[in-house]
Amino acid sequence: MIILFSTLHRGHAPATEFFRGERVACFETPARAEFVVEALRERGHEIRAPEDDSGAVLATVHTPRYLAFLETAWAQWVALDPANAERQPFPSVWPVRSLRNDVEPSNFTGRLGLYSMDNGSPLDGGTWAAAKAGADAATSAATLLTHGARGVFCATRPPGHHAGADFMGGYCFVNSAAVGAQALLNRGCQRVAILDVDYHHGNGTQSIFYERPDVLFVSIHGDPRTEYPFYLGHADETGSGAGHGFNLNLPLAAGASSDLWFEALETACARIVAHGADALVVSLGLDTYADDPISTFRLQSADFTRLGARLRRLALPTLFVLEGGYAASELGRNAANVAEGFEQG
Ligand code: OKP
Ligand code: ZN
Repeated sequence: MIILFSTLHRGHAPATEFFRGERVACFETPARAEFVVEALRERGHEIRAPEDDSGAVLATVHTPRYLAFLETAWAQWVALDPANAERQPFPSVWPVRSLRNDVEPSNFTGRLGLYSMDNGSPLDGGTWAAAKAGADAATSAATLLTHGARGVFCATRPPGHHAGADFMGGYCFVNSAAVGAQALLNRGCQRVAILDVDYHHGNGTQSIFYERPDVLFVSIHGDPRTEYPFYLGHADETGSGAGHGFNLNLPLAAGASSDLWFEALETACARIVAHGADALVVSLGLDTYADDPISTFRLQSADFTRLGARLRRLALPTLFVLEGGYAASELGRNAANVAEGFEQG
């Protein structure tokens, strides 16, 4: 399988995030992508740099004011105080119900809150370049798939599926899966399906396509009653307007077994077949792994091979985008198992 990888991800290396009220080392580290790309290289996959510029498609997935903020956020932060170069900005106020989001504050922290869903998405000097490279990879993958590739794997980070049209969240800044889906449509696909198998519901991706019938969003994830992102991902969210019926959430209780997970995968695959999709985007979170430090599902490494093989049977050009997965040293094996299952499946 062709693997798309950019070293620009290394510039996104924030040091800390908040966990139970304390600052802890970030779970979402540069080592994650390095483990994944090394394991894929060792198993004989071809590693390439993304070639396409995602700028045009990015501008249709995210809002202009959000992109403008994200591109310059770090420079704005450091302009406030040169010492900020060694500090991480965090939002502290958010425009929740009854507050306005139409007027952009000139205060930096005010704008950061406006464009964030949580305080769990730390910015760094290279965040924009890393996130943009992820979108470039997704766009390049769409090009390769519409030119005959069966599967392309974007070994990119930070992840993207929590990022909505105009906000960051959950370590995510640019929604690469959404960019990949839109790029596939722009290159001639009629109907695309996105299957999100990350442990956490892909609220950003769901919201971007919620009113559209051309992109089906299907997600298997920890029940938001107990799991992040808490405020989206319930089974009764089925799409709205023209998109009614084109959103399928399959929440599972925390601690769900592999058997239950693969049962949900069958439901997901049946819906994707019924959609008549001509291409598939997989938001490939590997945090369903039993030893993941922040998640509770029970998949074993062999289950990732089984996942890849099952997806191959859909017989669709398939764009894999790395999302979460925090058992860093085992991510390589689990990602490579998905790729191997897909190629041999
Ligand atoms: C991202 B992905 C915030 C820490 C909680 C939420 C988990 C984000 C998961 N204080 N972070 O879906 O794997
Ligand atoms: Zn996740």
